[in-house]
Amino acid sequence: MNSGQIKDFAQQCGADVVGVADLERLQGIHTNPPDLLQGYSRAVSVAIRLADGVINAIEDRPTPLYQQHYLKVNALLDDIALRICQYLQDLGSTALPIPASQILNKKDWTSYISHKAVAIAAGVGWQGKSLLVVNPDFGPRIRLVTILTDAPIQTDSPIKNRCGRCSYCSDACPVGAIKNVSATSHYASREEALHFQKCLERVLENSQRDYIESPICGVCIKACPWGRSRKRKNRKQYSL
Ligand code: B12
Ligand code: SF4
Ligand code: SF4
Repeated sequence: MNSGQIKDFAQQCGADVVGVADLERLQGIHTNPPDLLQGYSRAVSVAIRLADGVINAIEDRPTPLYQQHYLKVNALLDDIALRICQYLQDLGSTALPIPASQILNKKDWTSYISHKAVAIAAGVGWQGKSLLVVNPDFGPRIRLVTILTDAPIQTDSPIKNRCGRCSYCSDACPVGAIKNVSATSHYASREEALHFQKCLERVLENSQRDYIESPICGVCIKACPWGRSRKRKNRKQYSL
């Protein structure tokens, strides 16, 4: 199946970036339940771009405005994922929308599947030193969602890591959590790139602040030069 059709539909629903991953690329990835991917061969990765005005206002901690934006973008992503699922089902395929931001395990801080791993496999972006997915047009100023399907959609390829010698996110992190280690494709574990506990403690501390309530931060999102206002192509983007 040509991917243009599904990408056009996702775009009409409000997606800013869409890529399709071959699940063969994600063998060995952590999922909950362990057989989550059984019966599926593709994952559609959808990204929505965050509002620059919201991200630019962040200094060393999340703002109440970012908290509301986070909730709204998650809801929109879940809505788009559901609509893509229905679209694929109408074509006779099976599809499963994975929630944008549901934490399933608060001991090891994991979910059903990593949207970042899917997005990297689908060419939506590379994994930056911050561990975030960095898109060439919007930097890490995107949030992600995944739709698993058995529809034999044409797949995209991962893109090259372009962090180079940059250390902006590492310099900006208020708790020094980003180790400034390079990766060619993706990090083998969170600890390879991050002092994970430091980051976790910071976002949990943030969630106790007035009008925040979620484990969010936003500082490494703001710091990345790939997300800063450059002249962007004035049109919706596909991953390729
Ligand atoms: C739990 C969670 C957290 C936890 C743990 C974070 C973490 N790094 O795992 C806490 C609360 C600390 C957190 C913090 C943040 N989060 Co958070 N979080 C999640 C959530 C719900 C699950 C993540 C998860 O399961 N992690 C498990 C680990 C194992 O997976 P991973 O780090 O995602 O990926 C690893 C492997 O998959 C591997 N990998 C990549 N490709 C491949 C391929 C193969 C074959 C294999 C084997 C492995 C592999 O690379 C990664 C490093 O080890 C996701 C939503 C989702 N379902 O993905 C959002 C998500 C990752 N969070 C997000 C964001 C933005 C943040 C924050 C910036 C907070 C904020 N919103 O302001 C910080 C960033 C922290 C950081 N620098 O990583 C976004 C990232 C968007 C982006 N552009 O990348 C996500 C995707 C939510 C979304 N819907 O967009 N988060
Ligand atoms: S989310 Fe905040 S604490 Fe965690 S790595 Fe990014 S800047 Fe540092
Ligand atoms: S700030 Fe620099 S090092 Fe960090 S993710 Fe962006 S490009 Fe990579």
